Amino acid sequence: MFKKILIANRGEIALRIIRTCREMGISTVAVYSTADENSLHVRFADEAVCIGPPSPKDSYLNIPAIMAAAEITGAEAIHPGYGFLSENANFSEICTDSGYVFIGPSPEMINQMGNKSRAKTTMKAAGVPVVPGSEGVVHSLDDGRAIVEAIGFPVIVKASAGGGGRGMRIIKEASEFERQFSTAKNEAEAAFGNGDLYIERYVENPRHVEIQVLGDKSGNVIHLGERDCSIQRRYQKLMEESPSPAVDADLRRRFGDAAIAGAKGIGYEGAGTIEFLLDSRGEFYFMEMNTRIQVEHPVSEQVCNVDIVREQIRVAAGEKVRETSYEPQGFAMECRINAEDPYKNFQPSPGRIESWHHPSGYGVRVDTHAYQGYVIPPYYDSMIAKLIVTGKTREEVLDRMYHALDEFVIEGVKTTIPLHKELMRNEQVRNGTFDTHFLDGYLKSKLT
Ligand code: MV4
Repeated sequence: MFKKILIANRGEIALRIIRTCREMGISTVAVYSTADENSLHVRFADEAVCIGPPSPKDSYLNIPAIMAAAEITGAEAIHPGYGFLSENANFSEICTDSGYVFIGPSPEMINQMGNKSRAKTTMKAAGVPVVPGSEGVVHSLDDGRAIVEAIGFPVIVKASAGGGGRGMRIIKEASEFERQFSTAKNEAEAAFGNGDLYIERYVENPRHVEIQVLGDKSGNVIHLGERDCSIQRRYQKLMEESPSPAVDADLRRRFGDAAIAGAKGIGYEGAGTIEFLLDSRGEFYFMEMNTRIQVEHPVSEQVCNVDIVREQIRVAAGEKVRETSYEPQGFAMECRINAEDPYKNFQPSPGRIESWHHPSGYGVRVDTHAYQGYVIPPYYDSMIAKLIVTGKTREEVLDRMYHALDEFVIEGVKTTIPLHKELMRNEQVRNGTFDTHFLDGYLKSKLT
């Protein structure tokens, strides 16, 4: 096992990784920007190295500075967390070529899944259901027209280099096709330097259901069930839960089989997430694969009783996944607490946390790097805490979450807590019948 791991990240995920390292007897190296001098990840790590000024490109994305930190501290492995360099093929390659174990995917895997059209073709070949559409990239307007004639409207045009909702266009009728396709191509070219597009039938009112997988170097893959992430705004998730209220045991088995077939098909190692669209008829389709630890991983940890970060470190060190099938034990939900004003279009609200009290008690977990007196820097993601609640039934979780949110005191900055409290009392949230459009509709209906 590794003796020392460098964590190339900040905030709650850096702390999350440090905690597991401690339990495993692994020493830790934090890296930080000058804006994060007082951040808890710096204080809780065994060593900390300043890697640059606040701007991410000069610090948390600064590969030479991070490699220098790894070298001077004698780290053996590098954990990238989520965001920043976690899905940067160049960083993965540099780490490996410099003799460090990268606790994340190979550059080939990142490239394979980062190209969304290629990822879809690969998953389809592995037997994973995909949305009917073009076979790979659509090279011309004429090819595109032929495809949409065959599959019928509405269709969705997606950028191969996009993902997470960037570079998409929904086209409702033939008369719009030419203009929308061309605009999408220009946008993709401008945003990603790659104008490749692919086309799919548009699935109306889907849920976002994703499967957590873990693979090892021997080709074993297990899954840790699903997470429902349908409650999101502009492709940013606000809350997630496991199990999904839309998934029964039979559908869970089919989801799991598909995810394992996909991950085995690509020889996936480490922790990954296969995202699916689930339509109103109960059919599901591959959407994207994320080759990193995700923000919402704790809900799977809570219902499967698995420390996913520990499993990442174990398999990166060459150990095997534990080949057991995990049945969800109870229910878990996560609310993302962001320093944003949910009543002012989610405007960021950085600054000093004047007072802070976070909830605790039976069934309550808080993953955070914030504390009373902490100054939230304006340069990074606005998420300041994740409140994760577990319970025997979904209703118990919703009630416990409401009370935990009520107990959460944050003064000095605006947060998403009041919106989460509303959602815990919302009828559609309570009966579990929401889809990916729910939150937009809910927020719109309040604007009067
Ligand atoms: C879709 C879709 C409907 N039909 N593809 C959005 C993010 C990106 N990962 C893919 N996305 C979608 N792809 C087809 N064929 C609807 C979405 C979508 C969505 C998906 C997941 C969560 C929230 C969403 C919000 C709007 C659209």
